[in-house]
Amino acid sequence: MSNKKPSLDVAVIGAGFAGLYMLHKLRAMGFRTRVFEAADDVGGTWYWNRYPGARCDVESMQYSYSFSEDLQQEWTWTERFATQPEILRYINHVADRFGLRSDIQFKTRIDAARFDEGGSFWRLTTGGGESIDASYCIMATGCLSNARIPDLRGLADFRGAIFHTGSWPHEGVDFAGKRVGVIGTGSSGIQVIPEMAKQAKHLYVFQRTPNFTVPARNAPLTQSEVANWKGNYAEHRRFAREATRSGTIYDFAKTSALLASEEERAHEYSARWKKGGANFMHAFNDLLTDERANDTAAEFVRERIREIVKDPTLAEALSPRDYPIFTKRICVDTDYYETFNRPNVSLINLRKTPIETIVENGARTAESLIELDAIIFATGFDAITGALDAIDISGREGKQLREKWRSGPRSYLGLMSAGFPNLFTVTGPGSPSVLSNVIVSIEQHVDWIADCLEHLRSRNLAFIEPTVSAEDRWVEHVNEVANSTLYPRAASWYMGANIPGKARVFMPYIGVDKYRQICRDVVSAGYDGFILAPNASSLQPSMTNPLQIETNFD
Ligand code: N01
Repeated sequence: MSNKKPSLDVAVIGAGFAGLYMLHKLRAMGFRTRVFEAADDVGGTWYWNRYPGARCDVESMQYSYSFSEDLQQEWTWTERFATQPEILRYINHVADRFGLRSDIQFKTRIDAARFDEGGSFWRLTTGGGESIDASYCIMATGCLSNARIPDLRGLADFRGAIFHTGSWPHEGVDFAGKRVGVIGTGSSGIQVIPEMAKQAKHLYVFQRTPNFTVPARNAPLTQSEVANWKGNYAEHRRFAREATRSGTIYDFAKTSALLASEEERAHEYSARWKKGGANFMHAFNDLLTDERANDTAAEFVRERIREIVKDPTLAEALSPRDYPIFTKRICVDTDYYETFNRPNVSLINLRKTPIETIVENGARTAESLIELDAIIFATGFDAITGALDAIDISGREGKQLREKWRSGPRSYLGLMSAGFPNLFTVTGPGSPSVLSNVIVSIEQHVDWIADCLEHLRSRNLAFIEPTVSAEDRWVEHVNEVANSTLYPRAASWYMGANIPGKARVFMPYIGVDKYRQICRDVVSAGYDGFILAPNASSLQPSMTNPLQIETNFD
């Protein structure tokens, strides 16, 4: 075994919200840390998703870091739901304020990460062929960062312009006078479609599955709203972390939809619809667990669609009917359904008339040729595992992570995976990640990982890895929790269902409050379910923790 120390203590991959805070934290603790980022600047998802209409669907006063009181007091959000440019300005402000850029290597894509058992460190290889060695490797690669264009027949023949919402040109695009097709009606499609309808000569929306969306009712924030948040930030943040399942504060109902009368339900749904935002999904406490309760919310939204969209056939085509509302991420829009009343917007219902082929001047469906100058793919991401799978990660005995995860990701707490010592994932599969206010989840993971590295350092331990049995128990628990809800009923990206051939496994953990407690319990029980060792040779393939205390997840 080589005694040469790797050049870095910690290599962090990704300079989005997760990577930046990780760097800030570890550097302050004296770890030699460097961040590697494929883009030429910070921002992660907010760097890439620059399409017209891009906004966050979590309210801006909650979608921000809490780790610095000065930061949260000095930054002022201008709107209830921040635009992508404003969020990117915020991230840049954070990078500058904490002097982070000097430790970020931009334009550097990590292609491979191998655990070198002889030397017991991680060796990263960049797209440019550079090698970097680090004792610990932290994947801050994001859950929605691997944009995906479906393999449509004839796409290479198309002579017009092709875009993906998740990788939008920085210089912007002028669509005036153009015939534009948007494929996909998820959160990105629902945001870009109303904006594109204003710009394009004609907009064709290619819809495979209609989506539920609620109005944002976005507005400038008033001084008193901002003051209320800033004056009570500590309490608001505590409540979001410890008392909510989503890490976001909503007006959580405590009663069942089925115990309310029809009038009471209509009143509650209408009030929330008027107020706007994802608060709608918390109108009753059984909407995600009881199908009959769920149906009442779904029908309320379908009624609104019929009310807004003038053509009844079109309204029906836009009405989701084959999965429970909220089991795909609820969309939050500005004038989405209204957009279909415009004379320059046509809906192409792919369920009735699928695209047979793309041709050089458009898309040919079973019914007609639709001539297009541009196609915008709003077709989403290889979510949660895609960015990790894109890196050739191999752990002990050369075992590949993507092979291990072929039938679905296996991790302990969404933080580490057995066989991959000293490799952490921020908001990895099996953690609340995308089913939470992701910044709340990022901060918790970063703090947990930093505390763990300090624990190792202070005890002269260099290695940590979960046991296989702890991982098995966790994966089972994640599934049990999911199966007690309606979530697995939708063919969603939470289930990997949007990627042909991907295993259909529910990937995120439901419940921020409970999850945080479990993570604390694991630490209090002496890192229950992990092996901590002074050297790599003490990490044995199927070893279960001899001191297993078995943290109770239930
Ligand atoms: O992606 P999606 P997204 N032919 O996967 C369709 C976050 N986000 O980028 O449902 C035709 O949700 C697909 O149809 P179907 C947020 O977490 C947040 O919109 O598979 N259509 C679907 O309609 C969100 O959930 C914000 O039948 C095809 C669409 O493309 C996540 O990112 C904004 C197709 C993909 O929807 C992902 O959202 C934006 C094909 N071959 C994103 N393949 C905010 O904060 C796919 N589709 C507001």
